[in-house]
Amino acid sequence: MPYSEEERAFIEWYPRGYGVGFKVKERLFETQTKYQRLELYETEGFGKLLVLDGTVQLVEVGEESYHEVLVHPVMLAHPNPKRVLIIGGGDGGTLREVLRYESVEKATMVEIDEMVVEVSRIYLGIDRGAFDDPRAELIIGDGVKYLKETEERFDVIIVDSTDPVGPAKLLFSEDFYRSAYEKLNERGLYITQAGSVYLFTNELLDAYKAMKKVFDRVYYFSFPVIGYASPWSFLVGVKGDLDFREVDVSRAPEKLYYYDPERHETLFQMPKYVRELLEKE
Ligand code: AG3
Repeated sequence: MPYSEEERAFIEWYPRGYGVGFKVKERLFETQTKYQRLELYETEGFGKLLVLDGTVQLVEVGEESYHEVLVHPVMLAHPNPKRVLIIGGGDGGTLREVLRYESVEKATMVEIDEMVVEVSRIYLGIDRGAFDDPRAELIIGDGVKYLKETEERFDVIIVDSTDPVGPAKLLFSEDFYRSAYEKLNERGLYITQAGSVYLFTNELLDAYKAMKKVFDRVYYFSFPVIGYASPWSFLVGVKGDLDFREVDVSRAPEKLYYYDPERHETLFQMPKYVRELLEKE
């Protein structure tokens, strides 16, 4: 069992018996939504813990280690991001970081599970008001379908999904990357979380391979995320003549805790064997 009443602990079990766990004070909430099992805990030392289908989505203390890294590198590699699309991200952390840019005129978030948004707004509040920002548009729906059908075009597309196994698998397919590429403006950036470097290496390689077939250039990087089996991997697809290795430091929001735009180049570190595997693709 991932949650043990006796041990007062929640553990996420990854493949091959690798666990990431938190001591918990209490289980605050538990429900089966239309799409997944949602749990919320109060941990001993990291604030609230949000779990979907047994996988850690975030812990309150340190959630910025994921949200800053998912958002700011692409936002600063694009010269003037006005229209941003977020797929997933129901807790609102990604939306919050996107809206820190004045250049953003509209940020559309497409989340399939309304319950994730509701529970996050009521119990977590990490959106810090982002859902009430007049520039934010929340669509409850299927991101795959939305991206295929929308007439809108975006400067940046951010995929803040669950793991590349199960229902979110479609978000890591060549087909999906093609619709994303199509819906980016002439110059645009796409970023997705791509799982644990050590424990989902094959999924990372598959996603990288599929992205390379579609985007003009593809970059990979990794970052230690609190609450996940780190390092965690991220993939970036570029359309047009943008260089993801270059960021405009002058536009960086004040008070970043994890992502260091002045040291952008340090993002690109990967364990050697993984880099070699990726380069073979
Ligand atoms: N998005 C999910 C990242 C995947 C975590 N995977 C895992 N623990 N096995 C996070 C949502 C935060 N906005």
